[in-house]
Amino acid sequence: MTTENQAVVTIKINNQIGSISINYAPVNALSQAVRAGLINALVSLEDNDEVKVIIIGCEGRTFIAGADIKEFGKPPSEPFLPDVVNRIEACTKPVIASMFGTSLGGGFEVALACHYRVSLNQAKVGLPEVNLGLIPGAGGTQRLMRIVGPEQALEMITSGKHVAASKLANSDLFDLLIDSDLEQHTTAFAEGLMAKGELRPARVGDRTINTSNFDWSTAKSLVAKKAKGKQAPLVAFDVLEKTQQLSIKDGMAYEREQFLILRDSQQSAALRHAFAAEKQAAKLSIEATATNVEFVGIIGGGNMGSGIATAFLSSGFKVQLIEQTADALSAGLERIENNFMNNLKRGRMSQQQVDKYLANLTGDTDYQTLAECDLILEAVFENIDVKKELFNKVEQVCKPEAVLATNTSYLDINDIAKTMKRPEQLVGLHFFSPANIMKLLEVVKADQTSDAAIATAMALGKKLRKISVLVGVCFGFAGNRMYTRYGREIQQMLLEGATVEQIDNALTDWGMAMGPLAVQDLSGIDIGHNARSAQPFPEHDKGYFRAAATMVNAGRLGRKTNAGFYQYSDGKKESAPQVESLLREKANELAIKQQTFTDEMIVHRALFALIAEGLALLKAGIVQRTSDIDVIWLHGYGFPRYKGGPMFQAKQMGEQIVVGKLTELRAEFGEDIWPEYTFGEL
Ligand code: T1G
Repeated sequence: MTTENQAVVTIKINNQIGSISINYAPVNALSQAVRAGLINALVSLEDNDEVKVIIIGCEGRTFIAGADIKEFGKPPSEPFLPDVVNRIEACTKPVIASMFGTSLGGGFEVALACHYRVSLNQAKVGLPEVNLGLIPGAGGTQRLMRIVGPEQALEMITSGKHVAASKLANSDLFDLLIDSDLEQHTTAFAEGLMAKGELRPARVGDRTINTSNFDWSTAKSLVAKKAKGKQAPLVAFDVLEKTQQLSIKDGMAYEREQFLILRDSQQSAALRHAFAAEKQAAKLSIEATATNVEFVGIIGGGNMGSGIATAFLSSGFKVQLIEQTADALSAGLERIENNFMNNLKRGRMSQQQVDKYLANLTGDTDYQTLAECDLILEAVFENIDVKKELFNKVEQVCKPEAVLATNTSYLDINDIAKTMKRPEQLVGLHFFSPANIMKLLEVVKADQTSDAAIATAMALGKKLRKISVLVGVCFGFAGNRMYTRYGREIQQMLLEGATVEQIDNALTDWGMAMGPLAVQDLSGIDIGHNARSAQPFPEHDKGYFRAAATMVNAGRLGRKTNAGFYQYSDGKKESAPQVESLLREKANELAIKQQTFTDEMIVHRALFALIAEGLALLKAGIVQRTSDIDVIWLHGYGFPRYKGGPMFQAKQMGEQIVVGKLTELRAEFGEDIWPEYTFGEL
């Protein structure tokens, strides 16, 4: 064996048991070195007469968590994974997989090729390749279907979910499930085989697939319904259906063929970008130690405050809720309890968990009760003077090392900091509504915010299981600033002649989770309108959100008034012809040039508005890296994950096309709306 392979793969022989151990941090991914090391180790133990049984195990935090994602996009190198797993299955001595942590993708495929599987109950297994726009490419579809049947195989492969081993105890997947001492139990299992003389490998590949009475056509429509624009789940269905009668050799050949097509697809590139971008977003270029936070004070128990409190409680924090009056306090506490009742009703939590979390919730109207809090976060009415006065009161009671946070979604945090005694402790924690559901958290660094406060905020985001992205201060920070630019373009196209339905359908057909105008109606057209009205009107842009202003002036505030860009009766959304005439009238009044829109024109204008504002954020240093913008739009604004994000789209199009299109839009609509941008290193 070469030294490099010895480093990541080692063998040990003891009592006729040959143990192969993989040690390749952080998750023992199947890099070229690991694949080569695994084959070499297996062959050397197979050829060693002293060895009767072989165990494949890992060191560190988990059994193999899949192919090495870092190798994607690079020229593939031998040995290829299908050859590795087939070599394991072909081994003439029994091979046992010793599983813990997360055995995923290629890692689970290695385990499925082993003749026996011993696992901790709390370990997880899965074939999550569809989350990367792929399908299992090393026999996973074939061997899993042979063991658990088409229905469960289809569910696991098309959902990409990680499943606890204990949940699969009734399946034929595991030969032994235990709660601890994995190494001892696996060795004992091997000794058991030797004692019973059961040394003839039981190969999964030799099994036939039991597809009797499985309704493939119903299953197909279910998969198609859940896929929502993603290709990989449909391809996975096709592979399982087409190979159900084939030998494992022919089945794996068809699986590999489809895998390689997907590997080179746009969707897979986008989904792999999204995975890597999320990992990158958590990385900070500062060296600072986070303060330990256990007790959190939350001021304001409205929709945002109660959602934020629910998120903290659900992650094990103690929470003190502060409200101005006793009535407001009990209303806030009630909202939080209702959030937990919802979790209970939807089976997201057990009664025991709900009781445990709610036991950590207290409330008061007296700021003095915040004195022991490690973090104090405000989620009160969006008014700068109210927030300044609030932090003045907080600084009189809080402990010196307490981190202070504001949940404002657009106010100038630097302005608030100017009025504070310890502005270095102030950081923005911009949650997205509903705060206990939405994954995105914008961590806002103000000019005086200390690195320690930033590190504390980012560490909190991880503990809250949020996707945290560090951004700077500007109007609307990163997400809402782009959202405003996106909204401006949408509203302008409405005035230029596109209809409400045409815009929403074009963007949802393209993949957006929801149409921008339906979103406006849901969140309330007046909310954005009032926020914008607090800002100077951009005289150079006569159509600037005039469509929304027209709705508000007509009393059409959205769902809450059963009338907005759409009409609502019994909660059902319907088109509103009167909106069309109101908009045409406004366009006439503003002398807006009319044009006929195609869906492609609408998607392009909307997408390029996002790209343009993204480039402006990069130029202004509001975001650390381009991919952070994509993470914000994937997790905060319903941008389709299989499209990677607006900046990923720009990168795919390339500088020439992007700059060309922006120049075209500048020529048509002017420098003020589409200023010059540098493409730079996206
Ligand atoms: N390859 C390389 N690095 C990986 C990796 C992988 N498969 N998975 C995780 N990492 C890195 C990650 O970037 C991070 O690095 C660190 O590990 C910790 O991850 C043929 C082709 C395993 C459940 O899709 O779901 O096999 O940021 O922060 O929250 O069929 O990572 O510290 O430098 O996420 O505890 C299939 C993807 C591949 C699994 C751990 N496998 N990974 O979660 O920690 S496709 C996957 C995960 C395949 C074959 C096909 C999670 C995790 P860094 P983390 P975590």
